[in-house]
This record gives sequence, C-alpha cells and structure tokens, in this order.
Amino acid sequence: MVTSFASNTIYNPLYECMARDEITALQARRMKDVISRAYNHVPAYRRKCQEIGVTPMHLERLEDLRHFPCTVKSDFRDNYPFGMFAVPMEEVVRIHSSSGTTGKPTVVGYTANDIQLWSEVMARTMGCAGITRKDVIQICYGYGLFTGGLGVHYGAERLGATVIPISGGNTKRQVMIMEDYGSTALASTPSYALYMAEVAAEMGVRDRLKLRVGIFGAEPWSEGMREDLERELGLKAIDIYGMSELIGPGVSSECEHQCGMHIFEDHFYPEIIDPETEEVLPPGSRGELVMTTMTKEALPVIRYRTRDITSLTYERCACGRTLVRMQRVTGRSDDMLIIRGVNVFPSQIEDVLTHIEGTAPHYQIHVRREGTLDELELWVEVTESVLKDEIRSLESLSRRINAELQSVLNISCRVKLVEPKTIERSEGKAKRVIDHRQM
Ligand code: DLL
Repeated sequence: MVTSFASNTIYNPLYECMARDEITALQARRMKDVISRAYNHVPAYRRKCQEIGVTPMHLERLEDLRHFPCTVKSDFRDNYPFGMFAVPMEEVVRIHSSSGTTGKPTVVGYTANDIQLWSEVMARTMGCAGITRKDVIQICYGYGLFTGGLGVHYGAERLGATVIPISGGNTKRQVMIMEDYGSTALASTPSYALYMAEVAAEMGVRDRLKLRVGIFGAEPWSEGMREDLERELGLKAIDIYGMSELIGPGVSSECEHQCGMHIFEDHFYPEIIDPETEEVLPPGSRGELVMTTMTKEALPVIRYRTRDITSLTYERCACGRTLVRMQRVTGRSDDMLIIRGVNVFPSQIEDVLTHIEGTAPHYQIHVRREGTLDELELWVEVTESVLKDEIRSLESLSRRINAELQSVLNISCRVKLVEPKTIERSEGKAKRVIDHRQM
C-alpha cells in the first residue's frame, strides 16, 4: 500500500497510517505555524483576525481554530491578483488560476517546495488509486492555468509511471493513442471519460483498450456514473478531489475500497460547518467543507469555505489508512437548485437517470421562471435501442423518469427526450445546468 518513491521527513507517505492522536499532534504543530505565517505575511488575513480580536496566540489547541475567521472566494477577488500570497514574488515559481467564468479569476501561486508537496500528494493520490510505476497514464485533464493537467502530471512522474501528457480534446485521437500506447490508467473529468467511452465504442476499439484504473474528479458525479464508467471502459473508477485555492487535485482520494476519499490530513485540515451559521458540526454531519492548508508556503489558506457539501468519517478504512474520509461531493452549495422548495443537486438527477434503462447519462437541466414558480425541464438523451421502438415506449420512458424523480427526489419536472448525441459533450468540466433566469 505504501508507495515506493523516496520520501523525506515532511512528505513521508507513512503519514497515512499514523495513530489518530499522532495525526492530531502533528496537525496542532503545523496549524500554529501556518496561522502565524498567514497572520504575519498576508495583510488581508491579519485584518480579518484583528476585526474580531484574535491573534496566533489564541491558537493553543486545534479546537481553537474555530475562533479564527474563514477565508472566502471574494477575499481572492478583493486582493486580485497576488494579494493573498505570503511570500515575495521571487519565491513564486508557478501560477495557476480558476477559469473565472464570473468575474476575475482566482489566482494561486506555488513556491518550489509547494510544487514538491503537490507532486507528493498527487503521487499519494495515485498510490491510493492503485496506480504504480508500471502504469501508462493518459492525462486528459486540461494543461494550462487549470490545475488538473499539470497537477496529475507531476505526481505521476514522481511516482515513476509513464506519462502521456495529451490534455483534453481531439477525442478520436485520444482513443487511438489509448489503444496504440496501451494506456492502463486514465485521468480526466468523469463526463469526458464517458464521452471517450462512447467514441471508443463507435470506433469499435473498446475491447482492445487496456485501461484498468481511472482517476476522475474536478466535477460532481454519481455512483450510477461510476457503474457506467467501470462497465464501459473496463476500469476501476476512483474519485479524486481538490480545488485550485487549496493546491489543485491532491487534497483527497478514494482507495481501492471506494468508500470515501482519504484526506491527506498531514497537509490539509478539514472541518464541516453549517453554511448558514458557520458553526462547526460534529463528525458524520453533512455540511460545507472548510479546509486549512497547513504546509503550503506561497498561498497558505486558513479555513477556506469550499462551498462543497460533504461529511467526514473517522472510522478506520479496510485499506489500513487512518486518514479521515470525506464522502462523495454531491455538489457545490452554489450549484444547488431549489425547485419549489426542494433542494436538488444535478448529480442526484444523474444518479436517477443512470438507473433507468434506455437513457444515456447525457443530460441537461434547464431552469426557467414561469410566473412566480421555477420550472425545471430535464433534457435526457435516449439510447439508439429506444429509438427503434414504438413512440409509445418514448412516452412510457418519459413517465418513468418523472415517476422516479418524484419518488427519489420528490420533485416533478418536464422531461424532454432528445435523440442520441444531441447534447453537447464536454472535454473538461460538464455544464449540466442552463439557468435561463440569469440570461
Ligand atoms: O477541479 C481541481 C481538480 C482537478 C480536482 C482534477 C480533481 C481532479 P477547481 O477548478 O478549482 O479545481 O474546482 C474545484 O471542483 O470545489 C468542487 O466543487 C469540484 N470538484 C473537484 N473534485 C471533485 C470531486 C479542480 N471529486 C471544484 N467531486 C471543487 C465533486 C469536485 N466535485
């Protein structure tokens, strides 16, 4: 289980199996250090602390962290581009940033040590997923300012796997290379992996692929989607989680038991809060994930409100790792749809669809306001086999979808069945929701 690469004292993968009290003691030491660094070197964070009268002296035990202010996305915007950095620019060796579809992008920086750390946690991610130096990994996450491509890349090289740095797009060529170079591991968003599976089937090469494991993340996805990917690509689909502000991918990863993502707790300290009151919730409660980076130099982030909804479990995993696990992220609190009073995440709709025969997990959710009510219209692709049937089967399929959504999620919606391959495919993060109210 422990990966075979050389390790130094800070980034030793043996940290994954420490006794809980040892992990906590390590975190307490590292937390004091990062709080002082942020307080002393990030004026915006110091101001936040001063507003409520806390200083690094107030952190005696880990539990005291809850008295420190949270960092939020707008702190990055307000201090754009480099105001959240804790080191002078000459120590920054790399910049990444979020896509910034709304407003200015979030800018993140790395020192040389941060890049080392990132490679280490990504190598550990791959170790968790069962990838070894014998694997040929095809990296289809975008390379560039997005953290997916380069993050996985450095980790895979650190592990010693053979890297194919192909990035996203040109899907037929992806599949050709997958077959010709004998890729055994795939790194992409789950939605892009599904598209690649579809193209591989069209090209008639699916049975010749050697894929055995996929590390999928960067967007919410469902258990149903996991089943589809495992069946269609013949691999084990592993959920990996991360975000630019914290480092990129490499914050947490499932192991071969696929029962929650182990957080690399020697570097990232998680809390779950009530998003309304910011109160810290006990283990097992669902709420918003708040993360503190304890070892990053260029951009230490204290109590970052991720907006991602999950829960934590501290029970020991069958793999032997003692690291806390976070459950699958169903969605971001800002992506949650409220349809006539019911809270729904797109990934829950996806899960329902993946269990209905005759539908493909390609879907789009259109939200409109009609009068005072929000209306949800769900576009779902049907499979070729359904089209060959009578019209009646389309009607009954649409009724079945509605009935399932009603019984599982307690929402009703208009279902629009569309022909195969008419919903736009994604090569990165899929756009599932079209909100016509904001247009
Ligand atoms: O998506 C980093 C990443 C790259 C993670 C590759 C995994 C693989 P951002 O672009 O900053 O960074 O987006 C971060 O994506 O807050 C979540 O809402 C979502 N997200 C990331 N991983 C998962 C996952 C990268 N496994 C945002 N499940 C996060 C659900 C995820 N959502």
